[in-house]
Amino acid sequence: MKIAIIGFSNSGKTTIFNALTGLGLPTSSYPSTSGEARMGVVNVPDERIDSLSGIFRPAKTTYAAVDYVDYIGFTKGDTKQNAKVHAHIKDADALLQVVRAFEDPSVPHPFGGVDPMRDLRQLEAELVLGDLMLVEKRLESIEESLKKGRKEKVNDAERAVLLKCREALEAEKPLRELEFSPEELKAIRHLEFLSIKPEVVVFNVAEEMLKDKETVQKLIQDAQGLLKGNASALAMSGKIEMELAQLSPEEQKAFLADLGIEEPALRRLIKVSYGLLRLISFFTAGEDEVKAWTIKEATPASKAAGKIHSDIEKGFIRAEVVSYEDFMKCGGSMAEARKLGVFRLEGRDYPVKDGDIINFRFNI
Ligand SMILES: Nc1nc2c(ncn2[C@@H]2O[C@H](COP(=O)(O)OP(=O)(O)OP(=O)(O)O)[C@@H](O)[C@H]2O)c(=O)[nH]1
Ligand SMILES: [Mg+2]
Repeated sequence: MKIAIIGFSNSGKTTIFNALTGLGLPTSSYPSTSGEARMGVVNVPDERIDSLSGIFRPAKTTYAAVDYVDYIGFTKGDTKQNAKVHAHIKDADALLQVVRAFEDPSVPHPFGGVDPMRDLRQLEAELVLGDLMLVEKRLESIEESLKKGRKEKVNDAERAVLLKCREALEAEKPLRELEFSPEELKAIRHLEFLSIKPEVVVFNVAEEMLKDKETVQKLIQDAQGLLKGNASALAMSGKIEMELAQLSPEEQKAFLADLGIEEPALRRLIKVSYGLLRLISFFTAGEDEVKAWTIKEATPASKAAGKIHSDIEKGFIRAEVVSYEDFMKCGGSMAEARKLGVFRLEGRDYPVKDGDIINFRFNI
């Protein structure tokens, strides 16, 4: 799974990427206009994995992980440059939009002054415009085929969805606001639109502003009002989070207490963006490893087994399942869970649920 970080230049994309990944890419007050897209792996915090690890004391603990990608910014009105950005991030499963909300005279703003809601609207408009251009190009080529009488080259279902998309985009609506059937989604998947992707908006606020909870709350509410569909907004100070990410857990605690913050905003950001992907985790737990496995909701048990190894899927016999909650109610003891009968034997079609602890029985 992959999340692309987007935004205008100097909004703090690389700063937040560094905070997320613990990497140290250079940041600067000069806008980057070229270079490679950079990728980093981020573990998804999960208290359930922490507790299971505490119980099993495994040699290895593995959290669910998501790749984040950092690239150059969007440029207002520059469709050619923006198409280049689009090409680098189109295979992402979701977007993380960084919006500048910090004042700093030493960091130039591409539009002259700081105005977060204006920037958010503008960036949404750039996403919509990019997608509209793709739709139009595709429709043109379809019309061309029809004119030449090559009807066999035209997929009517695709054309119908494209017309639906065009209508929305022309009304300046991002595609994530529309409802699509699975068939419709399939017909347009190859175009890899950006405005259809789930999105989390992060206001990069100044350190001093974090204390002004009212202003921050207002900003988030305004953004939530603007964003429809699978999207969410929150605020953090990229600069602080980047500094925090470099400290030990003890130092982090002291630093946060100083600032009057309970939890690093980064943890929340990672959880919120994972939530947008509509994924769930099941767990395997033992002395060698406690591990979270990422699957789509309602994946059948045999397919979930295939995540671990194709042999387990092929030789699937049964899944021994206990929910995390039931397991903890049994004091975190497998023996107790078996005795109390909360351990279930499930067949290959059992839809796996978030938090299931599973032991697969298979034969090869
Ligand atoms: N004061 C302040 N400066 C920040 C903050 N976040 C980022 N900066 C500074 O803003 C400048 C740009 O930050 P980057 O993270 O490089 O921004 P970017 O969005 O990656 O920029 P481009 O890659 O050029 O599009 C750097 O000088 C950062 O140190 C912040 O929260 N407060
Ligand atoms: Mg950058």
